[in-house]
Amino acid sequence: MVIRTFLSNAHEGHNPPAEYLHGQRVPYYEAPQRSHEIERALHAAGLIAPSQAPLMEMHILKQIHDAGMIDFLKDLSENAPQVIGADFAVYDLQDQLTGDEYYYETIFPAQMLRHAAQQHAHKRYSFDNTSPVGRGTWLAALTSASLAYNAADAVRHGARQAYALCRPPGHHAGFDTLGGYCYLNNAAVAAHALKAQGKVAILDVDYHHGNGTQDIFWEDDSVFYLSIHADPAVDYPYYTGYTAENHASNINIPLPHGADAAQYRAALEHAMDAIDHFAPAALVVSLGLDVYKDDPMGKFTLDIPDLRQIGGRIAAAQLPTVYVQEGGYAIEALGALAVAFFTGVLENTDVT
Ligand code: SP5
Ligand code: ZN
Repeated sequence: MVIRTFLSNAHEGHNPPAEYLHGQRVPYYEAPQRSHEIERALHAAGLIAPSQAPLMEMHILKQIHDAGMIDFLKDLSENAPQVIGADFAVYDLQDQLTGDEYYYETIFPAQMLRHAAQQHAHKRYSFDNTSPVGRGTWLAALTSASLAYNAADAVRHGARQAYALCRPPGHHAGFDTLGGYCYLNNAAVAAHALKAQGKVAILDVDYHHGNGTQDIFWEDDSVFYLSIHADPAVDYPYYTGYTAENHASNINIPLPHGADAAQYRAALEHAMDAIDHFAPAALVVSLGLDVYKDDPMGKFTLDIPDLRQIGGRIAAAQLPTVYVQEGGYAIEALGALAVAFFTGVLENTDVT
């Protein structure tokens, strides 16, 4: 058995040089090699059946995200060389332009004065500075969302499951907010498409709380959001993901730093019970692989075989399921983690 996988290389055009982590300029963790590694490993393991995806229609995207945010992102991306060129001119640095710069949400006063319009818009729509915008960002983000849309479409038309190998990730992107390496909320796009089938559950197993997904479906009782993640009191995104936010169709299950496979399994069992009780027509899984013990972003202690068990437990629910790739930054282990996860999924997929 194989997993039907929607993928594209449009993400390669989105490759920011750096991020600013705890005061240090470091290489951008959310890099193209992440997708390459997952694809390579699934291929080598014989688990992948690749599918292409046409771009989704803008009017559908605008049912999930604020039209102003979408237009802002598209415009800034398409005009990135000019906008950034104007900034460089402020400092007489035009000769250093390569045409492949990224625009970061920033507090630099010169930019604020000279380009008040763009600066204001970026602040309006960004909740942190880790979602920089370059000339390839819009196509990469739209393609990523379209992979999720097409995977959901396959499931809507009877496929038991499908995997959208999304990059950039999406679960931190809210109705009108960018951040956390995310631009468009791919899982929300998939869930929205699946609503045609009935109620939908979204299970978010990324290490971080999916503040964006929670935001988008906050008042939508037909979409049940459940997330297992690092306690926001001590980890990103800090402002959301607490149990105090729980209500009938929203469940946060924060775990402490150092959480192990047994603690994770207990949390997952609780989540799967709640999903069972909700009785959705379909399931979306926000698949972060940053729960791994050596992930540079994460502080859980799960190992590669634990991912196989998690995949197996989720698939045992026997729901039509769309898997959407989110985080996971231990480049050298990402392939093995994805193979383990989908091995567990396929072991628990009824073929009858
Ligand atoms: C999709 C996704 O996984 N986004 C995660 C964004 C995390 N951004 C920065 C978090 C900073 C927390 N400190 C990490 C310590 C690394 N040594
Ligand atoms: Zn994450």
